[in-house]
Amino acid sequence: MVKNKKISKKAFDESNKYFPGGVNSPVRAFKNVNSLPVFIKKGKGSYIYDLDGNKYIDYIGSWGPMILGHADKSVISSIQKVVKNSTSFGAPTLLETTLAKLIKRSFPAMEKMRMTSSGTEATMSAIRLARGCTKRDKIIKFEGCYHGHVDSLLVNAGSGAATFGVTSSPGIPNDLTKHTMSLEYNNLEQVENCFKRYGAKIACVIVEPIAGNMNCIIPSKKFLKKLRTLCNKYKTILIFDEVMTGFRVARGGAQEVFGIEADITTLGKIVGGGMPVGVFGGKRKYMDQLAPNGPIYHAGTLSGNPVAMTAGIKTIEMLSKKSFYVNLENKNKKLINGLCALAKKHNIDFTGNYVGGMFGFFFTKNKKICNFEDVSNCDKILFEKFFKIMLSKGIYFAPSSFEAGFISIKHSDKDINYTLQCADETFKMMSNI
Ligand code: KE4
Repeated sequence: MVKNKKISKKAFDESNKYFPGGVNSPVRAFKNVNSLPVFIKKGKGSYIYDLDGNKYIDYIGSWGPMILGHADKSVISSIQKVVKNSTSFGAPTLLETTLAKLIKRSFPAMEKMRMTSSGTEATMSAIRLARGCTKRDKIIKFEGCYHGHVDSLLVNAGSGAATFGVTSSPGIPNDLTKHTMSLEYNNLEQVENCFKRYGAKIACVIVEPIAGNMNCIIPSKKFLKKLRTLCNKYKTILIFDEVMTGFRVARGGAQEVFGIEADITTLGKIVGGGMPVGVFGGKRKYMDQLAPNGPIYHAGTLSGNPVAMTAGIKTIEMLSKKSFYVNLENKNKKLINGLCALAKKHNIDFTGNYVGGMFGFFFTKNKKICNFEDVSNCDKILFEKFFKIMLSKGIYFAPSSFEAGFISIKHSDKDINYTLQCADETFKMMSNI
């Protein structure tokens, strides 16, 4: 049980003097659930500990990176060793090539790649590359998908933008978004019509191949196949934004799950093991048009940073162990099936889904959540009640009904059983309100 959050409250009061909303990324402010954010002191395995000494079972895992759990011994010791050689050179190291080889083994469509320091940089660069290669301006994205805070992609975005109901941020000139067409996720007809009308002008389609920024939405295979077919037909570049799904839903991401290859893939989160790393990569014919070989510019002071590369290398090595993903998905299955059964027991309208180590749950009668509108129609009040009571019991779910959840290989049966016991008590309380 969470006793009190006095020190977090004090820390939040102070951080509000330095950062807008007291945070360095909006979703951390817990505004969507009208709650006080907890300030974290440390993490170990499946647990995080706040400044007041409260312990939580962590189902956010830094929004995806912590698939091995917090402070994994091998990752930490690898970082401790490499950091003694300096933290950055701004010159090539073997570590970048080592990580690239590991990535390519799981994402063979990434014939060549470039490291960045965030997922946002990766998607921003991928869009520029697609536009440069095709000499076209228009891009298709999907409502509720979030690809980082890239000006031309903050249109009907998900994640924090959706949470705050601000889907196209002020401060972005219309000139930067007028070429962005935002369609309904999973809507084959809309995509087909858009290509019929603009096909030859569309540089790229960028999509979360399993959406994780409007909660968790698993697309129909037909939808992704349709994107692949249309992009082939109109010579449009298909970008799978796998910043969240890469190494999360399977070792080879959603491309492995659905057996559909992207022309350009973006990665982040897990690939840096919790350190700042993004990646974009794809067919040689596109990637070799990047400076210094070609005219399309991309750069970055800390791109391929040796410490971050080391964290990524060790993380990918660890998750390459046999049956890692079978074990991970079994944990997820037990959690989500358990939550659904308990909600049913207490007559709470609830549904959930999971793929690999990523999950979502919704307070709704609707058993088929296919797009942003479906998620928006779910019961946010019930979500907030559930979030708050579970947090008070030491269960740390995403503080927004527009976010996915994440489980690590370190979440034990004991953790999941305790989570389900807390959910049983919480659903009981909610059904009596
Ligand atoms: P970053 O720039 O935050 O490293 O990556 C942006 C990004 C790109 N593409 C996808 C599919 C993503 O999920 C993200 C970032 N995800 C959010 C979680 N909803 C990060 C959390 C946050 O913004 O604080």
